[in-house]
Amino acid sequence: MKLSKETARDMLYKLYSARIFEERVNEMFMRGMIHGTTHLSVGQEGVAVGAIYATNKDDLMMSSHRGHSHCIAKEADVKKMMCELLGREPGFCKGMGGSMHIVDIESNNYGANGIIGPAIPIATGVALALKKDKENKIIIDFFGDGTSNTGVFHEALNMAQLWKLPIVYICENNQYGMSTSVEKTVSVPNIADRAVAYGMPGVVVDGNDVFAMMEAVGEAAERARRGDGPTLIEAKTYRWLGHSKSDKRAYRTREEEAEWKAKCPIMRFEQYMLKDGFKDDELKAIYKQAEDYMEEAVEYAMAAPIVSLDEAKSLVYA
Ligand SMILES: Cc1ncc(C[n+]2csc(CCOP(=O)(O)OP(=O)(O)O)c2C)c(N)n1
Ligand SMILES: [Mg+2]
Repeated sequence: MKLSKETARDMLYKLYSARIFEERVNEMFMRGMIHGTTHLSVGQEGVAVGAIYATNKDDLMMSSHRGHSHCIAKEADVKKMMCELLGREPGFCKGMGGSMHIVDIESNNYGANGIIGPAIPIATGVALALKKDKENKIIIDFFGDGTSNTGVFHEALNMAQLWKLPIVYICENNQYGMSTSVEKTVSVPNIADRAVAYGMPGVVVDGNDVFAMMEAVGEAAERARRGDGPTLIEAKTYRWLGHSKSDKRAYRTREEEAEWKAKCPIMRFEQYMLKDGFKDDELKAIYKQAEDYMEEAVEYAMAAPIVSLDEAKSLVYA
């Protein structure tokens, strides 16, 4: 697959932005500037960027509790994301939702969900609405390997295939659900193998290969768009950091982590660009641009107000 120079530049900018965003968040968390918890997707950025570039801007997306890269790939305003994590009023949910509740209807991002599983039937319901309204749009739904063991995953996939809904299910198999490895929780070699039970295609993809992601999601998106129904894509990848903020990663070895780091999706994309004629300095300039903008986003968020207590109370239902 060959990309235009502009697309390649744009994709690298998104990959760098996703990585830098999370590195900054990690650092601010350690310094006590961010409260609650956050789930970082460092190492998994290729899944989000490859998948979203294989769909149209007006296609829909639903995300998971580990969703920063999805939001950035789908062009959420990074300043508003930073505000959301830092609890500031300009955030997507006025800073009251935090990392796991970013939703941005403007960029067709129908949001994340901190409760694992329910986003799958919600996304399936959105796909049903798209079909009923005869919109020529599809939805892609990201979730994890552990989430594919929940009951609603199976119920939703059955319905989606029965009704030939325009949805692409993307399971990010990052090898662990919290501290438990996928081998200990999934009874088949590949999560994509489960698709056979619902009569839909199941595709295993190297999630650290942006091009492989684009190809698989592109095919599945076309299939969904022409009315042939859903596809289950399993993107094999790895989360480099802990599950959330209190995880010391005692359940796996540093050697295993090093093996996966050598397969870094961003490094592989840089190698493609260098082969395609980009100069090292050009890549460095793209990095610097993403880094500078992230710094601006942090400064913007730090200077932004916190929602008033009265307004916060007015938004509580009970
Ligand atoms: C219904 C429900 N049960 C448990 C949790 C706690 N929990 C948060 S993330 C997670 C593991 C998810 O694993 P996976 O689907 O592989 O996603 P990953 O965290 O690896 O991205 C669990 C059990 C939750 N959020 N919701
Ligand atoms: Mg997982």
